Amino acid sequence: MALQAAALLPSAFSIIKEGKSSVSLKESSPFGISLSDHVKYDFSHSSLRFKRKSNQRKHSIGPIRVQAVVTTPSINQATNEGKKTLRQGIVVITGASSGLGLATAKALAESGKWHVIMGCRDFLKAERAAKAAGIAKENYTVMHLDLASLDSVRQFVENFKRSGRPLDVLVCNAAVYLPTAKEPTFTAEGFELSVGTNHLGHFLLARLMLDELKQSDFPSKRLIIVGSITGNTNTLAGNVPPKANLGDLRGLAGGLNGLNSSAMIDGGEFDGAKAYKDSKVCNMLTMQEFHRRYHEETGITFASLYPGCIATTGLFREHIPLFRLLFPPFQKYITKGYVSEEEAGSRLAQVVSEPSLTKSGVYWSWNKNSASFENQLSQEASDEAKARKIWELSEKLVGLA
Ligand code: LMG
Ligand code: NDP
Ligand code: PMR
Repeated sequence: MALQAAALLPSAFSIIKEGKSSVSLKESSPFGISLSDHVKYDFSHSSLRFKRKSNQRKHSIGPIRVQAVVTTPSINQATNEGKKTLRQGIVVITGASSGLGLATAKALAESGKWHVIMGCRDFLKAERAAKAAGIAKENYTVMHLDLASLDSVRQFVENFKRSGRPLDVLVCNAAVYLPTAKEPTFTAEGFELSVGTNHLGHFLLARLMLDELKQSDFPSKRLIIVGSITGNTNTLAGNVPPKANLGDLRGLAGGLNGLNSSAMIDGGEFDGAKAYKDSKVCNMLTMQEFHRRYHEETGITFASLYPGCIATTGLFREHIPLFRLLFPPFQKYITKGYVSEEEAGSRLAQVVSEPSLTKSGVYWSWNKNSASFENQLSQEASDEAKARKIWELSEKLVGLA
């Protein structure tokens, strides 16, 4: 089936025409930073890097051939008076076709300050979701990304690089949760699907995109990996069985393939709910390891968060119908941990673009008044030695070492 996906792509980024922008400097800044900060900001690098490309490039996205018209992003163009406006930020969000990712894409796109690259495994679903959410065409681009295939991750990175766009923020958001699975299922490379997708796919993506982030000229560059309360055993939610526990990582070391090693990180019996919680611990540990290795050198902000319990998302699609029926009212009226997709999206959007949330190495949460605070991670989710070991083992599994 030949799909004309080109017609579905937004034509390109809009270019702020010289002298046309009537937006004030402050309004056009994703960070609301002061004029003096803008002036200090050195654009020479960006003008070198984003030479106007009027040629059309062909990108291969899985079985679909896509023609993406690549033009200069709406980068700061000098106005007649020689003033500079800050260009739109470019943020990649994985799994932006539903739930938290989609709500975040919408919040950022609607601010007018961001162009969102939706990294999604189902191209048409993502296009439809963006349209249904009312995201303006010029504020998003769908690019194919299947985190359950390392080839797809590498292809995505290649396609992104060829687009000539800068990368200002990367959000590792996509996840699968398989609480009712009796037997493990596997990624293309044969890793148990939850850890393979949620951790290993994102680990490779983040490592390969780090260079892109480093090269960005944006005032605040960020790499965000979505975590969760259920991976943290210092909370009530994290104590609902089965609990996260990475053990001595023997299953991870063995490749999580269920053949010559267990499909579980700790080497135990397969349990889908535990595998998901384990993957979230890996996400939170990976964020901290990135921080230790790269924050000082690159200035990139590394962060994780628990956005609240978004009990209505597609995450629970594999759970039994009774759970899906009772879980939202349980969270709303009993635990009071419930948040809407919109509220959760605005929280993640804050971590992407708020000037006050630039601290690196932090796991953000929100209190009852929806104010953000730096939360404590469980002992395991802040274990430095484990973080290093997971990093090294993951490097081997994804072919980086
Ligand atoms: C597992 O079951 C499944 O086996 C697994 O397949 C997977 O789905 C997994 O996490 C997903 O869940 C979990 C199961 C077992 O919990 C249940 O959901 C059963 C419901 C039990 C009903 C309890 C009564 C609650 C009253 C609410 C009534 C409303 C109904 C709505 C229900 C909606 C569904 C959620 O869990 C148990 O075994 C139950 C025990 C729960 C214990 C909670 C944890 C106690 C922790 C105490 C230690 C605290 C220490 C930390 C301190 C931190 C302080 C800050
Ligand atoms: P959803 O299921 O709504 O969204 C998950 C997204 O991940 C979907 O867009 C899905 O794509 C995508 N995805 C799954 N597998 C892949 C893959 N192989 N390649 C690319 N994309 C993939 O769930 P949520 O919005 O709830 O989850 C988003 C994040 O929030 C997750 O990291 C989750 O752990 C976290 N979280 C969620 C909480 C909640 O209460 N819901 C609480 C705490 C954290 P598709 O649309 O094609 O299925
Ligand atoms: Mg949990 C006390 C607060 C609280 C919070 C904030 C959550 C969040 N949960 C809480 C409590 C409880 N939950 C209690 C007391 C129970 C036993 C009845 C309970 C049960 C429960 C189940 C069965 N909760 C769950 C499940 C799931 O299948 C979800 C899960 O573990 O997914 C991995 C889940 C969740 N509870 C949460 C959150 C945020 C989730 C789901 C998503 C996630 O962590 O990403």
